[in-house]
Amino acid sequence: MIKKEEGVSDFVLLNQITENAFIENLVKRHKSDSIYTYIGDVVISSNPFKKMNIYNESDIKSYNGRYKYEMPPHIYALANDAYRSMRQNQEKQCVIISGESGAGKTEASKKIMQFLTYVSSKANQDGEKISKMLLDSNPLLEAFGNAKTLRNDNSSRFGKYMEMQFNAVGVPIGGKITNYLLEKSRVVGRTVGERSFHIFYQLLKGLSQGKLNELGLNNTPQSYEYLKKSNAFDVSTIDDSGDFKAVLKAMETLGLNGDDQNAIWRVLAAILHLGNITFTETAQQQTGTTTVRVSDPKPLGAAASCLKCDINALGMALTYRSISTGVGKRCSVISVPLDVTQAIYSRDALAKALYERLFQWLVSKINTQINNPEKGPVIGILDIYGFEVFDSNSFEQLNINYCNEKLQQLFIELTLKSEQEEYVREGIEWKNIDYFNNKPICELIEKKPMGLISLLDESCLIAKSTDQSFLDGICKNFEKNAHFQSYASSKDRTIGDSCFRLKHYAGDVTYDVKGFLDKNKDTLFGDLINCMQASSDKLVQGLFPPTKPEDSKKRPETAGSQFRNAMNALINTLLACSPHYVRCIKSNDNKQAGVIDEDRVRHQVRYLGLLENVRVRRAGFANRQTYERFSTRYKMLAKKTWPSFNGSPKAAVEAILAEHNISKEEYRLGKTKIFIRNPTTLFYFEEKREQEIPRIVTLIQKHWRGYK
Ligand code: AOV
Ligand code: MG
Repeated sequence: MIKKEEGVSDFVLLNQITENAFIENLVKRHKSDSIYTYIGDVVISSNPFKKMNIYNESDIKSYNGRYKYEMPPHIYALANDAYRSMRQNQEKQCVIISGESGAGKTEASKKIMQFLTYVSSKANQDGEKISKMLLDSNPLLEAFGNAKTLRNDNSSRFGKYMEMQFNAVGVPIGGKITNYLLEKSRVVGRTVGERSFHIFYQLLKGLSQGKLNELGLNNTPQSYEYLKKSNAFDVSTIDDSGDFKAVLKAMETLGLNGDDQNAIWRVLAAILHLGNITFTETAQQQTGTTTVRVSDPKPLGAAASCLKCDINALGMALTYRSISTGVGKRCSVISVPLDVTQAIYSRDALAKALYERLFQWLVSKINTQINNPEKGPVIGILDIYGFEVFDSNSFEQLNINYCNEKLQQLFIELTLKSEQEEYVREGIEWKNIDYFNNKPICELIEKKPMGLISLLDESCLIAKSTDQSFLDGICKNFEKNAHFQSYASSKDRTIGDSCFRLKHYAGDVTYDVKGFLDKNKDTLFGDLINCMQASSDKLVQGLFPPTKPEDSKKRPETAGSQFRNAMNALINTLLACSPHYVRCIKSNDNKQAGVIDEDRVRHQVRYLGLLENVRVRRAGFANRQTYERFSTRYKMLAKKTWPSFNGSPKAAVEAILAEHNISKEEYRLGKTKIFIRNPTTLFYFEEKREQEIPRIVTLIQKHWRGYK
């Protein structure tokens, strides 16, 4: 149900472009339940933290096929535009959803998918089948990839780019999911008050007693160290058993049958059992050394049974490490005992590797079901983890925040920088508008060879390096960088000895380097890999494929480098599409309905560069097209250009504009393109064209009949 709106529906229409006027409009609209507002083509969405009655079938129908200006702002209008552009121009589209943690990105991405699948697949059985699979991938991946954090009860702990593929008439024929760095450290620990991935709690609540017994589990999460640690179990906004049912249904839709499901539960159960394994150190009197053994064989046995591997082999792999000595024929392998810290490290590394690989396997399984080799236009939807700041921030937050920096940079490049550059290039009169450019901070993190990620990689190569020596190195290297601070460089007492601070576009974040080297190296000892490869379980075996001979000598890519490369590949993918933006705003930090915290909103409006966006938009032009494209599309609307015209495309455009008395204020003519100030002018031509087409079709038909 769409109701009357408060405030202006596009910030460009504000009387005054000031921060206060912007906030006032946003607050007014939020309070009256108008959660969407435009800045031109960009959708600004403020999180209502309550169920809204605006996503019904009837709402989808009323936005389907309509122009933006005909209806109140809505995420459906953006989805409709993406779909229309894709069909009209047969061009790739992408929807880039950004905003901080808990701002509403994942919800927005689901609404867009809901709209697209509805309008594209009705009355087409194959289309409906694919749509169902695309939609069902959401509850499945959310169960395995989302978790309750202090910021969001359903926080995405992985990044996702979902491409929906269509045929030439706009029916869905397939899709592809690309996932980015899962925060796997969550499996073994997290801040108090947060949870591990939803699926663990769902499994314990949702599986039958008989199945739990088979897996050696009971239904209390408190029994498992990996879950118990953070002391958060039931969440009022989450229905674990209901969600588990949705997961089972989704698995069926996506071709994960009973055997697959059982294999998945075994891996999850094994992880919980691994977490309960503890180690005891014993002194060896004869040698004067100490060795470590598994304290209690019960959880070890349960883990080995779920992983279908030998209990002794698993016990050995967790407490010893094989090291090769010598070369060639003299090469021999010796077993070196681990100490308790190392044993705990290897146990946790195995649990994390199992989970991460299981997640990747799930994504691949879904992709096998939905992939279609046929070429066709796509609409990609990007839903990543939002910018986040906690009391303690680690390697994961650095990656997440770096990813957000990259997307902000892309937004700036495409909407502010290149827009202004294009005006200059085309010779359009233009007064430059300043904006905050976050390129320096992106470079600080990713530049080769002296950016943060490269320096971390370098530290990982040097045997003697520690987290602290890495910190000393970066403090020295970035001493003069305005975006970097450490206690040493600024004598700021709020920065601890093991920390550095980055001045991100969205705020300052202090990172603690403890664990950075280990997380970046991401080592899993060979003994554990061998043990998993020897499993008689097909899934477990498949999660640890044998190393290809050509890769055996290569140094594995670090987690940081992998992520940097994935981010750059993502940016290139997005650059190849026509972009649509959703900028999500978190209305308050307490997840409260009907509350909008002005200070928090002001902060977001500032760092998202929304006011600059309005200024560029208002002073600028809503649409630009090459003369060829415009004249080809609208030539039938002017007597001078229809049915034929001998002049240049630019002259044709001028003739069309003149015949329709378009005011000079409404457009500018550049070197190669026409720039149109208001979307309504373009809509005017589109409508005229739609009215004209049937007449022309009739004329052509008559013409052909005349030949018969
Ligand atoms: P996020 O994706 O941006 O955070 P979500 O999309 O998960 O944020 O939204 C957080 C919560 O806000 C949801 O679970 C809903 O309760 C509520 N919410 C968001 N959008 C709407 C909406 N349109 N209508 C009603 N409630 C909404 V993160 O994944 O943490 O960055 O990493
Ligand atoms: Mg999310």
